[in-house]
Amino acid sequence: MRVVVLTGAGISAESGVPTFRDAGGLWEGHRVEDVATPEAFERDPDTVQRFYDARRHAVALAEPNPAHEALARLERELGDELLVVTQNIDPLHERAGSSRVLHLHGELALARCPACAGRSPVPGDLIERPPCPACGERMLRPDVVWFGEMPYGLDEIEAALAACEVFAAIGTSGAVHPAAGFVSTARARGARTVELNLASSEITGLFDEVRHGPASTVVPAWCAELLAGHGPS
Ligand code: BV8
Repeated sequence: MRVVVLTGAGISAESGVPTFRDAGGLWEGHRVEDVATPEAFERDPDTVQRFYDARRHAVALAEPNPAHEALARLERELGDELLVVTQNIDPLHERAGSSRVLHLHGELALARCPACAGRSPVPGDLIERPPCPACGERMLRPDVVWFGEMPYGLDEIEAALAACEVFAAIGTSGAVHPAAGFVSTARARGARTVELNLASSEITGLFDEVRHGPASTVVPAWCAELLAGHGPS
C-alpha cells in the first residue's frame, strides 16, 4: 500500500516548535516579507541570519513527539512504500527514526553557498559569516526555500503522488503552494485522502476524511488503523 504523508508545522507544535500562523506563531514576531524572501536577505541579511540562527538553537532543544514516532514506526512497516514530504525545516522526523523524508522547503541544519551552490551542514551561527567549506566564500545562507523560490524534490513528489493509494496531510494550514495542491493531485489519481489537523484548514474541504485533534493523539491512532488494515503484502 503506497502512502504519501505531507507534514506541516502543526506536527512539531507539541514538541515546542512554534507554528507560523497560530497566535504567537513564528510570523507573529516578523513579517514574512522581512525574513523569508530572497529580497529580505538581499536587503537585510543580518536580520534574516539571526532569525534562522535563533530557530536553529530552539529546534536543537526540541524532541520528537508521538506523531513523529508513529510515522517512523509506519516506515519500519511500509518501507519504501511510504514517503514523508515535510514542509518543516526541523529535523524531528529524522530524530524520531524516519529516513524516507523529503524536505520540500529545505532544512535549518544545512547552509547553501550562493557563490558555488554547495550545500553543507551549518558549522555554527551563520551571522558569524563562516566560510563555505567548498569554495571559501563567506556568504552562506540558510538552505531554506523562501517565498518565490523553487521548492526541492517536486519531480519525486509528483511521481509519488501519482502512484499513492493513501495521502495524508498532518498539521498544515494549506496556506502555501505548491504543497497545498498535493491533495488535489493525489485525489485526481484515485488516492484516498485524509487530513489530520488540530482545526479546519484552508484545504479541509478537499479531503475524503478529516480527523481533528492534536497530532500526538490522532496520528498514532491513524497509523495503527492503517497498519491493522495492511496485512502482510
Ligand atoms: C514557488 C520555509 C514557484 C521557510 C516556507 C500558486 C502556485 C504556486 C505558487 C504560488 C501560488 N500562489 C502563490 C504562490 C507563491 C507562494 C505561496 O504559496 N504564497 C502563499 C503565501 C499564497 N509559494 C512559493 O513562493 C513557493 N515557491 O511557488 O515557486 C513554483 C510553483 C509551482 C511549482 C514549482 C515552482 C515556495 C514557498 C515556500 C516558503 N517557505 N517555509 C521557513 O520555514 O522559514 S513556507 C512555511 O509556511 C512552511 O514551510 C509551510 O510550507 C507554510 C505553511 O505553514 P504550515 O506548515 O502549514 O504551518 P501553519 O502555521 O501555517 O499551520 C499550522 C497548522 O497546524 C494549522 O492548520 C494548525 O491548525 C495546525 N496545528 C497546530 N497545532 C497542532 C496542529 N495540528 C495538529 N496538532 C497540533 N498540535
